[in-house]
Amino acid sequence: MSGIGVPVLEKTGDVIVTKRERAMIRKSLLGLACTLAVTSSSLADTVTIGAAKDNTLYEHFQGLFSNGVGRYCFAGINGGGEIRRAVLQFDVAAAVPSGATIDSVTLTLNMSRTNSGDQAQDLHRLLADWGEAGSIASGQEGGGGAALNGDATWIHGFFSTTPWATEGGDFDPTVSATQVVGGVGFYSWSGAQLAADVQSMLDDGANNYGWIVIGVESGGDTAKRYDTRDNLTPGNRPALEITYSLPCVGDLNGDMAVDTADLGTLIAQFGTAGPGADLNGDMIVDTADLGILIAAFGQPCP
Ligand SMILES: [Ca+2]
Ligand SMILES: [Ca+2]
Ligand SMILES: [Ca+2]
Repeated sequence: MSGIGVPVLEKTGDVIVTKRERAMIRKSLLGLACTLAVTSSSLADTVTIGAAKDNTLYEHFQGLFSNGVGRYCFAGINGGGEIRRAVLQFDVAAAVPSGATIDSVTLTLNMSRTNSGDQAQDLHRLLADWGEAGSIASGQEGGGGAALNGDATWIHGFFSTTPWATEGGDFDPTVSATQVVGGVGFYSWSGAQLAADVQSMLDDGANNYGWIVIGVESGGDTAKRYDTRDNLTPGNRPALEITYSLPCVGDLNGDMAVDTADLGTLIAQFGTAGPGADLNGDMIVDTADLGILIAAFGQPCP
């Protein structure tokens, strides 16, 4: 079949446009972008992610107890005078685009059992890696289960071959966030240091070992029990809410400015899956992405 007299079509994803139409779109969009008053160059978003792993360090001189796949984790001192510390980690880099600025974070845990009243419970960043293997405690889980290879224990990051440098876990002495925990219910930790932690977890994912939860470790019977990521009620599992911004969204060619060059790239990818110009991540370059780019148009990157 001859192509004479038939408009030249380009199939781009599910959208078919003629070259002439594309040129018209380009012309009109360029004019629109150049006349728009620009008010903002940032895009904020919020994601909530579950824990990638969690466990409990049960105080024991040989480190024989753990609870890798248990329903609960613990922090504080139990009725027998033994310390428990919860450890949990979130894969921040898998959920937040690299280069993002972390604006605020909130860690929420469901406290499901306690014998004590109001107790401060502190988060600290862990400084060494640790494991969650198949150990599981029985009953209310306060006693821990037999540690299996790869489990975190009081003595080990990974039972039975890799000890912590310090018994009870290697953590930053700086308190990342604190919360007074009383009766059963949901509790949240947030603040500037916690946000800084998450920024670091994003920027340096290889050193993201999560947090340790440390209760009052003087006196007795201060422990709090929290639901883990293996809890049977999904809504009670640990959740980390992260609000972030992308300060230079729309800079498709990496020259630290959002301008006509970037607009041209977006238009060239219009109707396709991108990926470069798919600014909102919905697998199609369309007017939504154009709106994002136009909102950032003309702004230098910080
Ligand atoms: Ca776990
Ligand atoms: Ca650019
Ligand atoms: Ca899109």
